[in-house]
Amino acid sequence: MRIDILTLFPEMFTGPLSESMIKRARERGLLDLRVHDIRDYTRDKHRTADDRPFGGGPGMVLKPEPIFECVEAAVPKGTPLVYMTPQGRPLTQAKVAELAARESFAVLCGHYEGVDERVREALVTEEISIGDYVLTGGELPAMVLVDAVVRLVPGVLGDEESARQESFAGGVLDCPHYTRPEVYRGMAVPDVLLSGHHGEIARWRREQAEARTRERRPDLADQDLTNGHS
Ligand code: 4HQ
Repeated sequence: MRIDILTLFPEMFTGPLSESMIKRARERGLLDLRVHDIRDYTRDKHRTADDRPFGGGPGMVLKPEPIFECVEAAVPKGTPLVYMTPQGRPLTQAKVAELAARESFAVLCGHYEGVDERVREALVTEEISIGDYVLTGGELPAMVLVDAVVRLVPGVLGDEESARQESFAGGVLDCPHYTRPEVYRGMAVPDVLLSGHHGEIARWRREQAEARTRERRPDLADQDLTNGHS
């Protein structure tokens, strides 16, 4: 899978996407992640990437020219371009799975008040929000999106099964997990998990997951997104 990132802050991507699973996916050639500095596509001597909004008001707007030139020079023709914004459709695991099934896509990270509207009209194919809160830029949302997508690319997760069993895979929150020791500071692991009765363990986990979902996320519990499993 190829993912192109367009940003004014390329250094932000060196940390989180160069560790752990994403790092291994890149090393193994499962992920071709390319980060492009929008400022490299400016043409004036001050490398100006933003400007004041027409009509006045606070903040700055990303200029269209460097973004158009970056897309045209660095991203293969026809590649979908995702723009991260609180005005976008809320990100869901279904959308993550849809993106993971693609051969490639690009992500545009805005800053300040956002991008010139002509970029959205002419270049952006979908707008995605990672939640109803305001960040300083689209870089963290882009990293969240890439992380969620890449772990669904076949071969990236060590244990393919773990992805399927986790929270949201079936529209239900995850069950509690325990490891050794059996008792820690007086807190014991539930007996059923030590019983060796696989049927009872599976039932306990399902009940725990459903109870948690009802309690913490009644909105999810009412939806029932179960893809046939559970
Ligand atoms: N921003 N989900 C403002 C976000 C955001 C979000 C990105 C801040 C775009 C211009 N993006 N810039 N929430 O808060 O995606």
